[in-house]
Amino acid sequence: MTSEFLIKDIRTRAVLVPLRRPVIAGIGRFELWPLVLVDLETTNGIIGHSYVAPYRAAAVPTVVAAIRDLSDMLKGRSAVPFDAFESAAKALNVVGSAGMSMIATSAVDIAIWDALAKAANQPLANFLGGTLAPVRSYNSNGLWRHQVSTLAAEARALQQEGGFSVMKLRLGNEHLKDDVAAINAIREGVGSEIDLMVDFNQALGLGDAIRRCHELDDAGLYWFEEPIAYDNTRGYAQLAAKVRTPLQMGENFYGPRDFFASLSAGAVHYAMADLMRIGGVTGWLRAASIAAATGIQISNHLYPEISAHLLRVTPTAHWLEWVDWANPILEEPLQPRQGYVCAPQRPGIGISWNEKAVGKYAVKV
Ligand code: SMN
Ligand code: MG
Repeated sequence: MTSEFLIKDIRTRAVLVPLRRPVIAGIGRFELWPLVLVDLETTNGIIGHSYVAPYRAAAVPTVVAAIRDLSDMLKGRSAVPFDAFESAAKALNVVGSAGMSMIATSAVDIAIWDALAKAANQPLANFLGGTLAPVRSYNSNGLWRHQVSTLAAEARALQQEGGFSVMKLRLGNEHLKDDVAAINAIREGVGSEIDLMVDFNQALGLGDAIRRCHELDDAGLYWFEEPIAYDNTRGYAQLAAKVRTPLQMGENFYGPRDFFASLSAGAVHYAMADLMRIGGVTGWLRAASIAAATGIQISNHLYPEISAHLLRVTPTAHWLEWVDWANPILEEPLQPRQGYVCAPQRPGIGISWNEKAVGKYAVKV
């Protein structure tokens, strides 16, 4: 059986948008944020949208080329995400199934799901069998690894930008005292009733991570995110057995099988998945089942517009990471309220491009 409609065309373009607060973390410093936009047209006239953000502006042409390769392959086929996912996996494993291959697969997958939900005239969460109830959220729009003197005021601003009582601080300074000073600055700014996650962005070696996590174990932090290299599963399992503050990671997993390997190795207490790397909506649904089977709570990494739908069909849904980085090119961006984010009552994901802004920030690809 085939779906009622086919993929007619997959168009892609890119923008480089300014960040209100530059991203400064163990993995780099970013003033501008690249977004690769996908418009997938079906033979019944529907346009499915998606975007992926590959961090590095210089990576944009490669991502675009990978999506165009998939587009050539999928044009004329049924708009069936599971089939497209398997076809992409089979065709692209010859050049490596993680990295660019999975990024391109995810971008196309999300656009197909958007088109299907639009064809059914339902918001994505409803289409997948869930509701559009608000999702609890933390503000991840700041608290980067910059000067400690700016952190208290920034934490207050983050609290007010949507009534947030939970936020995330980036740590992994060379010296413990600088990590402690950053935590204290936040507490001074917004008090201790704010829940604070901390993210080391893989800055530490295993031994240093054991030491640092022990030193911070009594600081009342909500989670320790990515203290060590993301692919050191054995190291994470050792760390997870030693710390009292829950260990969080997963944003760098490519595909549900990476996710399964980590959770089944006892390497995390909390997990997260990034839609660009986990395999789009299809990959998320599989990761969500793995998380549910192990009882591990799962949060999204970036992509709040799509994640607000998916967390509503995720049995062990935990936190939505709120970032507004795609807002400059979106019509009707999400509006967090009292620390909650609610996906819109519009067909599909509910995103559309502000074409004027897309023109303004466009980069040639
Ligand atoms: C992060 C996200 C995007 C860029 C740099 C760092 C971070 C997070 O790891 O979890 O938000
Ligand atoms: Mg992180």
